[in-house]
Amino acid sequence: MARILLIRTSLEDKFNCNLTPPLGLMYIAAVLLQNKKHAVRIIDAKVCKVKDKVILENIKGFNPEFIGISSLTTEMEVLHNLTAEIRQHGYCNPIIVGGAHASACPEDIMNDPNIDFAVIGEGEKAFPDLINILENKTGKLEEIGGIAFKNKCGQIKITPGQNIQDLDQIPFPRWDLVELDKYTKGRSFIRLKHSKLHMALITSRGCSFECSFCHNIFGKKFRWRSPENVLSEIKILYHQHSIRYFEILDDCFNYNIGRMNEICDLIIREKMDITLTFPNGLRGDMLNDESINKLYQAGTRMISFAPESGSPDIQKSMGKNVNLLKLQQVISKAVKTGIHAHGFFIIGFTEEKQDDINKTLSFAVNSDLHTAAFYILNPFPGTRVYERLKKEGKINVLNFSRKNYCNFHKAFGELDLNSLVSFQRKCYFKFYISEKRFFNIFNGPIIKASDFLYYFLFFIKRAVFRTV
Ligand code: B12
Ligand code: SF4
Repeated sequence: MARILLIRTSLEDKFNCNLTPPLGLMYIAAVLLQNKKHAVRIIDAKVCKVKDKVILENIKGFNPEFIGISSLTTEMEVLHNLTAEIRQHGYCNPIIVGGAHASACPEDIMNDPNIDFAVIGEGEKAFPDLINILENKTGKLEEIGGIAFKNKCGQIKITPGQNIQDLDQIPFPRWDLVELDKYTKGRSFIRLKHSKLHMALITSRGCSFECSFCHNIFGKKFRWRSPENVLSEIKILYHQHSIRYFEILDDCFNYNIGRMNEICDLIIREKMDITLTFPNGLRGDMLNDESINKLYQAGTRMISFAPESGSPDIQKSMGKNVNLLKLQQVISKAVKTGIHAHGFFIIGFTEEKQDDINKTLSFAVNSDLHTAAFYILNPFPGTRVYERLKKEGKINVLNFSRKNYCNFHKAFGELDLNSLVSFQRKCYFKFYISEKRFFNIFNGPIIKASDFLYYFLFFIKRAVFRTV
């Protein structure tokens, strides 16, 4: 039995004010509490007012034998400052870091003298295995899949990862270990016209597409929970926590269309009055009229589509290979059916020419999308584009602290950063200054009148005032 404190770090930024629960830590806690009688606490710095004070007080009061921390790459500076502070306050037990940053940059984690281990990829098996070995002082670290540690000579060792094949074996996240109200009533990714208690779900892991700018935390093989298992989670949240609105955050929920249809059928059969949204995106060219109707009947009112580029050449070179013609038809069908359609676009791909970027703008403007976001490529560590640029000597620093899709380093393609920013401004302008779109957004299924003004001013601000 060990006392384990799990912490999610947070940036103080207004841009990403969506509040999703720390699902990764809630899953790990569920496994730790299922297999052994550990005592586990979760602190989410995203919902603490005086973050470091709350964390240090918890360390003093709870006296954990192990601390596990979850961070994104944007939070790397916050993470390193936090571990230094924890050590300065006399904490000597192991500190283990996991999550997106540890998975993408295990070396950065292991070069922090205050951190003992990194867990790369999924944590539900590796973390309990590690705790087991450290607690019982028997077993070999080399035998744990997907961790990084320093050997006796101080060299960093990384063990090959193993993904969990049967996701139904993983218990549901421990909602009781977080302040659930803060998430169910907090700011969701997508705010509905009629507010409802909401919760985020992950129903599959991994994605078999090879987009050059995308992460690889869960591997390239699509693994999924069975429709029955997903329905059970929805029913618990529905009946025990009064959740009526579910945000599905999978990387590619519809990779297995049969499974997607079955999940919808189960929800429809249960006659559950719920709303579903897919803020993280569905693979648009894999949908058809029938599946869109089914998604709608099951309660779907918002789908993000991610063409990224309107240029077939860039589709090929960045590895997404979306069928652009089919995608336009699917977007139109979704909008006609009564689903809010959002589009994600990226400009500044390494091979991109002015003509390609023009095609992106024209795809967006000519589409029926209600809303769209235009980002400038930010090659995060752990992505194929990052590895290539590093090899070519075009990225030589690893400082991604606070670097997100809107706060990027530099340009890597034909257009310089100033030109990209002014083109991005043009995209927002041309996309939103449209009577049809204005009418559609206002009358669409999700955006409230008050939010409409907020979004409108937000996009105008981006379109007019954005500078490098
Ligand atoms: C929800 C979400 C958000 C939310 C909440 C983020 C957060 N802090 O948790 C919001 C909207 C705020 C957000 C914002 C951004 N996000 Co985001 N987001 C996601 C998303 C879609 C789901 C996260 C999730 O819940 N996953 C499900 C759980 C089960 O997985 P998990 O958290 O990774 O946990 C597992 C493992 O990582 C590991 N693990 C995690 N923590 C720990 C800790 C320990 C101790 C151990 C042992 C293991 C472990 O075990 C867990 C279970 O297997 C992911 C994509 C994805 N598929 O994960 C992107 C993702 C995490 N986001 C990403 C990015 C790039 C961003 C932004 C920079 C985008 C932007 N707008 O510019 C911002 C940055 C925000 C910030 N302020 O720093 C990248 C991260 C890349 C990186 N190297 O960090 C991802 C991977 C998406 C991508 N396409 O690349 N995001
Ligand atoms: S961007 Fe989407 S489709 Fe491409 S690899 Fe990532 S999750 Fe898969």
